[in-house]
Amino acid sequence: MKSSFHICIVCCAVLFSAISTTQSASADLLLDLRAISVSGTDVSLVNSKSVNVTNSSGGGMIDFELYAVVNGTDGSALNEGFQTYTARLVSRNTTGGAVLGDLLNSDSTGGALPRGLLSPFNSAGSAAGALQDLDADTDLDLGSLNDGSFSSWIGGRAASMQPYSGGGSSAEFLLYRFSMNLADIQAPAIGATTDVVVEGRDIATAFLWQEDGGASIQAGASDSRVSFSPAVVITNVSPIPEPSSVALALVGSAMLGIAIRRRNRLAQG
Ligand SMILES: [Ca+2]
Ligand SMILES: [Ca+2]
Ligand SMILES: [Ca+2]
Repeated sequence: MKSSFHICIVCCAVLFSAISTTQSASADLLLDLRAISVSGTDVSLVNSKSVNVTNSSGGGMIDFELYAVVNGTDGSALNEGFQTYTARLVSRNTTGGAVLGDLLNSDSTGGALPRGLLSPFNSAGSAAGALQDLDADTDLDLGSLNDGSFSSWIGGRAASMQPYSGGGSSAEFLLYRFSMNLADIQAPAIGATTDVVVEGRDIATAFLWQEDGGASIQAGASDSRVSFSPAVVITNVSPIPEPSSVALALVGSAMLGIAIRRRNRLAQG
C-alpha cells in the first residue's frame, strides 16, 4: 500500500514535469538581435551573436538586424503573424569591456544596407528612435528608458497584422537595421566584452502578434510570453598573426624537417 502510494507520487511528479516542459516549449514572441556584417581591418564577425575586435585607432563598423520570431504550437509557421513592437538598443560594457561606438539608424554615415525602420513595419505612428546615451558610458544608444512615454523609443508598426509567408520552421519578421560605429577601438583588456542588447518597453500595448491563426496577442516586455535574445557579444581578442607570416612559419618548419631527415639519412648511410 505504502509502495503503490509512493509510485503514484512519482507518476504525478513525472506527469507534472512533462506538462511544464510542454508549456515552456511554446516560445511565443522572441525579439532576436543578430550581427550580420562588419567592416574595418580590426573587426571580425564570428557568428550572429559574436564579434571580435582588436585594439586600434582604425575603427570599424558592425551592422545588426532585429527580428521578431513568432512560435505557435501547431507546427505550422504560416499561421503566425506580427504587427507592432516598441524597443531600445543598448551597447553595455561588461566584464571589463569598453568597446565604445555610437549606434546609427540612418544611412547618412555610409554602409551598403538601408538602416532604421524596415517596411512594412514603418507605417503611420512608427518612430526610428532617438539617439541618446542610455547607460552613461558616453556612446549613443537608441531608444528610451522611460516606460511611461512613447517619446524617443523605437516603435515600429505595420498597418495590419502581417502573416508569415516565408520558408522555415519558425516565423521570422525582419523589423529594423542599425550599425555600431567603432570610431576608435580601445578595449582595455584581452577577453573583455561589450554586450549589444535589445530590450522592450514594458507597457501592455508594446508588442502585438498572432499565433496559430488565433486572436491577436498584446503584451509588454515583462510578459512571460515575450522574450529577448542573448546579447551580441563584442570581445577584445589578441592581435592575430598576419596570414603571410603564418605561411612563412609553416614553410620554415617544413624545410627544417627535410634538412633533419636528409642529415639522418647521411648519418645512417
Ligand atoms: Ca556603449
Ligand atoms: Ca551608451
Ligand atoms: Ca503556427
